[in-house]
Amino acid sequence: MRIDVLTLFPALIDAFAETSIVGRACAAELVSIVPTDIRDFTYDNHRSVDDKPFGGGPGMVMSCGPVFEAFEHVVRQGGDAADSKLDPGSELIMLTPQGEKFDQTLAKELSQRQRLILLCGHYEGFDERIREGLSPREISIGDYVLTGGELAAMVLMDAVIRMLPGVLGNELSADDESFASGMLEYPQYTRPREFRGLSVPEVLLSGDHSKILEWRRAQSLKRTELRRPDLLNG
Ligand code: 4FD
Repeated sequence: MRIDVLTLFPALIDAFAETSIVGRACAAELVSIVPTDIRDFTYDNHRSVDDKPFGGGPGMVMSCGPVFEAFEHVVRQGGDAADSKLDPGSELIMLTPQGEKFDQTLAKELSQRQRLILLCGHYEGFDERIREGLSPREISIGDYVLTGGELAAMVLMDAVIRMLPGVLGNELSADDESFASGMLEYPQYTRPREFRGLSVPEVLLSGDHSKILEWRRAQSLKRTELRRPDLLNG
């Protein structure tokens, strides 16, 4: 999978792409993360990427020119059709608080794509003609506002990349966790058996695997009922 990130802060994306499990996935060429600096597509002395809103009001709006040009550049560079129409396996995604809510099901869906192009905004938002002209899918990672779309893009990438075949050591572990099963994860323990007077549930030390499975299912259910009853309606 190739993920292009159109951003004003490519260094943030580079650090993400080099670190931890995502870093290993990049090194193994299971995914390629390619940041593109939107500011490289400005032609004025100040390299402006934003301007005052028509009609007045507070804050600044991200301008069309640099965003369209950065998009057209990565489309050509990534081997999609030369007319800037994306191939069927490619998708342009804009991260905004107004988008469809991101969840595990959407992460799984996006992990099937050949290519994602993520557009990160700043300031008060985008000139509406970016939506009209580029028809991005608009995604939100949750109901809160960030200073920029980069953290949202990194959340999305992290959730997508860990679903790719070969990224997690154990091929089962990506699907075994919370949300994949529709329930929250059961409590986990590791050594030592006793820590400052706190012990590990006996059943986990018993070696009785069907009993352990049963205990974990019951714990998952109990925790889900208590903390996220909304997940059980369906
Ligand atoms: N909840 C999210 C995404 C981006 C963001 C921005 C319009 C603000 C939150 C376009 C307004 C981009 C989210 C940048 N904040 N801030 O996914």
